[in-house]
Amino acid sequence: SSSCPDGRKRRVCYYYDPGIANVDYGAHHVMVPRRVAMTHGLVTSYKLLPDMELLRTRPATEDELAGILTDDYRRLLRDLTPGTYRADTARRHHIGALSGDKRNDNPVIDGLWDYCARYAGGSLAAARALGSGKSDIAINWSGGMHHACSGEASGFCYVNDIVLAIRELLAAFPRVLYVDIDVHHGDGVEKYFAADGRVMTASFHQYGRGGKGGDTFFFPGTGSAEDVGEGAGKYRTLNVPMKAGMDDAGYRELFVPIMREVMGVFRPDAIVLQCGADSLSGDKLGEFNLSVRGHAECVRYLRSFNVPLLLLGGGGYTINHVASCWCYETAVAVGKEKEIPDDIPHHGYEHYYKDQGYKLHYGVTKVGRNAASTKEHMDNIRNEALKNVQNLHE
Ligand code: V1P
Ligand code: CA
Ligand code: ZN
Repeated sequence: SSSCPDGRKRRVCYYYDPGIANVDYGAHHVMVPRRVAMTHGLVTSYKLLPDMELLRTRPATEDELAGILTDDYRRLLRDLTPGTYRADTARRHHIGALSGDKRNDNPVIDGLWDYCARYAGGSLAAARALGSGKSDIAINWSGGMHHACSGEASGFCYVNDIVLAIRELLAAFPRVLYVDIDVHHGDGVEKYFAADGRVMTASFHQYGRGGKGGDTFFFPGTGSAEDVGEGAGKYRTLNVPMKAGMDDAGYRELFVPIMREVMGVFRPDAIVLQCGADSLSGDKLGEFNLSVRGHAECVRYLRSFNVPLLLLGGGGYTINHVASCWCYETAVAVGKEKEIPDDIPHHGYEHYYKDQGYKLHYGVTKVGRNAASTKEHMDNIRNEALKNVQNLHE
């Protein structure tokens, strides 16, 4: 049974497309789609599938994707292969040369269009399951590509499945809240709905680098607290910029009071939560210090409001940590996080978890936040965010 601490069972739909596991960004790239297959391996071996409806998805159609892409960019994505690549056209849409190039964010992937159609198809189907009232929580770990814009790729994201899903949700729900706990700013989603009063976006992210590079650029460089939206969407864009080193306690001190206020003031009819796992401790790109439980606390907290909830993936570059996290969050969705044992069951991918002692919960090594996150600094970020939300009352 999937009884829950708050006494209500949730109908959970889980979307998984095995066609994504073999997508290859190139040998030097940090984005590894196999992490979704690893997550699925854990979810299966922990026996969480019987508590959900497992749904295979169909790829999004060209017509469906046309709603969020410019004609130029859609044709490029559809027709682009390593063989047809032309530098002038591709670069206009921020797609770099071939996947072998080092540090090329958006390479020409083999089967690029099919990959985009599949991860977007999952998010679209998940949104439809919520919109029709068929499920309370819908999950697509291969989605969450928050940087993509209508005319160009950005930060490993080619099409914005989140925008597609939110547009679908708006057909069924008057107000949709988007929350982004990826370590990077959710710029693509924010930009798309900046002037739309029906959608509120809230991103928690690292702003500036840690260590000696405190004032230097951390991708994508946007998302300051002053960035609040415009027109009908004014104060419906919320940004919570944090310093490197943020830990569980500090994150919760910001996330809980800020989201409590957002829920009370905006009163969403549906929530989309982008669960980028690069905010975990030990990530290859992010410099936060969250444990799997600390990350999942965000899922647990938003789930407790009993509003239709869409859970999406996103970033996450230490792939064993990512799979642990998304498996644990799947358990949170079905209300079984207290029941799953820490020892990882045999399932064929267990060799990936050697460094974490074959345990689901790995040790967070650094304790305590970066010295820069003083109490005063934390109070400032929280108060600035709360002030922005309270402007919605007026
Ligand atoms: O910083 C950049 C480039 C430098 N240009 C001016 C932009 N790119 C970052 C992109 C990070 C994307 C994160 C995506 C997500 O939010 C959602 C899926 O997680 C970047 C970095 C970095 N350290 O910030 N790209 C790479 N590292 C990279 C590393 C190896 C191979 C290819 C790219
Ligand atoms: Ca974020
Ligand atoms: Zn990220």
